[in-house]
Amino acid sequence: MGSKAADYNIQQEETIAAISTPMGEGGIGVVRLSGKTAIDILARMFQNPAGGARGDFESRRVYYGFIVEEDGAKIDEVLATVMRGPATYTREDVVEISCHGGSAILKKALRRALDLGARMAQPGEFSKRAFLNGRIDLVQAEAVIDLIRSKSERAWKTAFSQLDGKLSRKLNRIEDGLVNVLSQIEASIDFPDEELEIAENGTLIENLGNIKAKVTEMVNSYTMGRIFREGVAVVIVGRPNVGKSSLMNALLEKDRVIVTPIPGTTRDTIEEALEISGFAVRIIDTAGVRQTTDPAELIGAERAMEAAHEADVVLALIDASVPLTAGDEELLDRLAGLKASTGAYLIAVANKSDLPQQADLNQLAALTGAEVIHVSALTGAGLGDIRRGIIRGIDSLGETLSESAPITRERHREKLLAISASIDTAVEALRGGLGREYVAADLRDAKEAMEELTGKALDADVLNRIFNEFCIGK
Ligand SMILES: Nc1nc2c(ncn2[C@@H]2O[C@H](COP(=O)(O)OP(=O)(O)OP(=O)(O)O)[C@@H](O)[C@H]2O)c(=O)[nH]1
Ligand SMILES: [Mg+2]
Repeated sequence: MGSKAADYNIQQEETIAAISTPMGEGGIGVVRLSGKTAIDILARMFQNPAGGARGDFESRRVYYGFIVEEDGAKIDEVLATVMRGPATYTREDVVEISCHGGSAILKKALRRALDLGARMAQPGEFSKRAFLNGRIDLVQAEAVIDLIRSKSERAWKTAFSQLDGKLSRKLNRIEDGLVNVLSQIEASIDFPDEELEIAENGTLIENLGNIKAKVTEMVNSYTMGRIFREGVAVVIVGRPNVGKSSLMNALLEKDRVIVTPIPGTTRDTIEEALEISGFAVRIIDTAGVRQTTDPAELIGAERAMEAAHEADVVLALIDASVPLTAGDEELLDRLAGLKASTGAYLIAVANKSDLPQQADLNQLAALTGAEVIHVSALTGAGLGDIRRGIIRGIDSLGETLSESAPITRERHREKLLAISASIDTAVEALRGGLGREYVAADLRDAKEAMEELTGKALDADVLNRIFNEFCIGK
């Protein structure tokens, strides 16, 4: 891919600058510059240890010295890294000044760079330049954000393999396949009389079928990709007082949620993050569900069911120290129905295993059609089984997938579905003996959707949406 700056209205001539490390106290903090005058600006604010300016910065070297005010007053003792384009993140000249990590110092250093002609970078502008200058594609740019945000081993691995180009390469292979079929069809339109080796409809249909299978496989990788990226949503549901909040606290290993012996303690959904076997988990405690006239409790119960609707894994909790109540039965029945409609993985949890047991667990299993796990949120017995149950849930949700480069965003899924639909239409046209012009038009649509996905075709709205997610300095 060549430079796209000309197609997209951005003034890349300007040198941009930002504080690239988080604000606060740190061992070091970095001010980053990118653009034509980045190295020149460094030269004008840098002083050698022995005093005096330095004008001869070599690429890919680190310089020890001071950054100074215009009158020579020292601001900080620093290490400045100089990288000349195009072998840099942005493909432009890049300078990184590692200062002491204090916000006053960093603001001062940035101010100095701005006074010397740099412009304050917008959020994600370094990465946007990396994209516009062809160093990374759009899917990789999205991976940069995900990598920075990743909070679990899975999220990190998925984002890193995307940044490394694994997903992009898969998409490029699909695009190559499409272009190949399209060019054969276009050749047969342009040179109908010539003795070109033009594939028969049957062969073209077969080729398109293979491409479509790959597209479908990638669409199916979305559930897993989303779980890798955002974490799996585990929702705890049950009637009041069965120990939902206690279980949440036990899994979090801290007293996060209020627990009391009074039914109806939790009034709202409460979400916390934790990691289980490298997976990010969003665990959600909910208000107990029961017949009530209390308006706050009613809303709470409604929110509980809404959360269950969006769950990947539902923990249906009962208090096994008492017989199942009519309220339990009704709720379990609803949750079993939910499992059927949303595809969530349901686990029946019999809590309070430390007390004498009175609930009919066969009935529990029959009502939910799910595995039953015994726990005591009080003593911690059975928590390992719950964790393993959640992992089994993740496995079953992703059973269609062994892929290591899943798609991770709704945006990816939409584009792939569009590609798939265009391939279907093309195949129908071939089967129905329609003119090859129709087939070519469908395949061009598919190709266009792929270009939007990888960013070869620029859409300013999409770009802005993506890069606005970034923080300043990246
Ligand atoms: N013995 C025993 N008591 C438990 C256990 N889990 C919870 N409890 C007790 O049951 C009561 C209710 O616990 P909560 O965690 O507040 O129950 P909840 O389901 O969140 O209740 P609501 O928020 O009102 O819907 C508290 O007194 C807990 O100490 C358990 O495993 N064993
Ligand atoms: Mg509660």
